[in-house]
Amino acid sequence: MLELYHHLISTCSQKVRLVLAEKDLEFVSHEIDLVAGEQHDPDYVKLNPNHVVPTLIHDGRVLIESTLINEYLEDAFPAPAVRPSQLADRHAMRMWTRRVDDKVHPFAGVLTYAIGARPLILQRTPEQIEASIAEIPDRARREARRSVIEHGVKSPEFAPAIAAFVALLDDMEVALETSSWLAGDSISLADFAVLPYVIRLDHLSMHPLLSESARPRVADWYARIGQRPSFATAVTKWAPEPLVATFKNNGAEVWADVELLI
Ligand SMILES: N[C@@H](CCC(=O)N[C@@H](CS)C(=O)NCC(=O)O)C(=O)O
Repeated sequence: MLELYHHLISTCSQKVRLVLAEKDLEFVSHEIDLVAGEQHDPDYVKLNPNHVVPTLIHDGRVLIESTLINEYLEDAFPAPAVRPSQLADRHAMRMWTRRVDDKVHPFAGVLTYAIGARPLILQRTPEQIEASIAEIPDRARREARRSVIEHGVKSPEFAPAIAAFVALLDDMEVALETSSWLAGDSISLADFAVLPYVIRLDHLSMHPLLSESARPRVADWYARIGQRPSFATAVTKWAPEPLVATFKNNGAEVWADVELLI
């Protein structure tokens, strides 16, 4: 019995849903509305003391941290395998998943709030905005959120964030020169870890970064992974179309400013 606490378009939630879908695992869904602040609900915080999604419950055991959840799923439900059999490929897979956790995910919120969510948040009163920022438990994340809501892509937080995403795409382009997937010739947790961040760029109208002319191998990888049934089950099915459309419009508005930074 699996239960997933997740959010419709959160990157970390997509990451776990992709692996659940690849393994054809059913789960009871509990949606946590991050925009409404449900991640701070005391009952939810008892499950996930970091005030974040996702949280997976398997037979009563509470599991947090999306990368570790995906490794757990691979151990608990080994078929079909999404971890390479070769040790060197497995190491490469973990280099990607670690990079996502350490160097990409911390910047995803900056990009999302600076580009996609900011115009929505600015419709609230200053008191409402401050109250939602004050609930973020980590001081650095709190300050970054305040800065991007005030200054958007002109925030000093923004340039390093987009640079981390561009470096990721550049390194993917190099890796895909020698293998069809990121960590060898079979799809793995590396691809499912990176995919949500590529989708996020797409949903923020940063798609020139993913174009055939800019990065042909990344463009081909994105097309191939997008055709897998798990993409429809784990990503498209949950994505709220009006919100994605709003993010895309907001991204198109600032693309010229972003392009100057990269
Ligand atoms: N390292 C955690 C990060 C989880 C995380 O940051 N989740 C985001 C959504 S992708 C979240 O819940 N953010 C709460 C917020 O924005 O207040 C994991 O991989 O599970």
